[in-house]
Amino acid sequence: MEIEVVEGDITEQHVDAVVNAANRGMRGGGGVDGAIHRAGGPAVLEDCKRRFPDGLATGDAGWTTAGEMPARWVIHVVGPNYRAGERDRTLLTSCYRRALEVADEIGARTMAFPLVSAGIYGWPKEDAVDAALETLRGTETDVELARMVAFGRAAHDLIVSRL
Ligand code: AR6
Repeated sequence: MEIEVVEGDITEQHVDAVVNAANRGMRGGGGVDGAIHRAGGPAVLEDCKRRFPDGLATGDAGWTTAGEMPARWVIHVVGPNYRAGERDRTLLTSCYRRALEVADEIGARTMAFPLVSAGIYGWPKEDAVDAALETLRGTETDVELARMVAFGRAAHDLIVSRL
């Protein structure tokens, strides 16, 4: 699998699936979650309600339509909330592993990832990058491209420095 880093907005990526950093409720929120629901339109929330009536566990992943975004699917993951004391790193690596498993189930070959848990949930950014990269590299998958989408120059340079 190729891993590339771009600076930009994940909602604009022309890939099979974009990954969302959601929460357990699975009804939208702020950060990248808010951006994805805004860009995808109401179809994303409708699909969330239908597929995840009880939400999703921390560390797990599941897919919905991408609605009006260029991608075909959103693969939602629920990262651990470091700020609230969820600091088990395997919950964070699980998000990337489960996202790739869901991609394999639906046949997504190209994916775009945000830095799960590294925003509102407060996971230390360097470690969030390392957890992402080591899990993407260490997971057996049919996914051919994992694009890390950095929100801003600083995040871009940080990811590149840890590749
Ligand atoms: N494209 C790419 N990356 C983005 C974008 C974007 N449009 N917007 C933000 N980021 P966060 P979390 C980056 O806070 O920490 C929500 O309310 C951001 O700079 O979106 O997992 C959910 O509903 C950061 O590097 O997600 C949950 O309640 C990364 O995406 C909670 O926040 C993740 O930041 C999840 O918090």
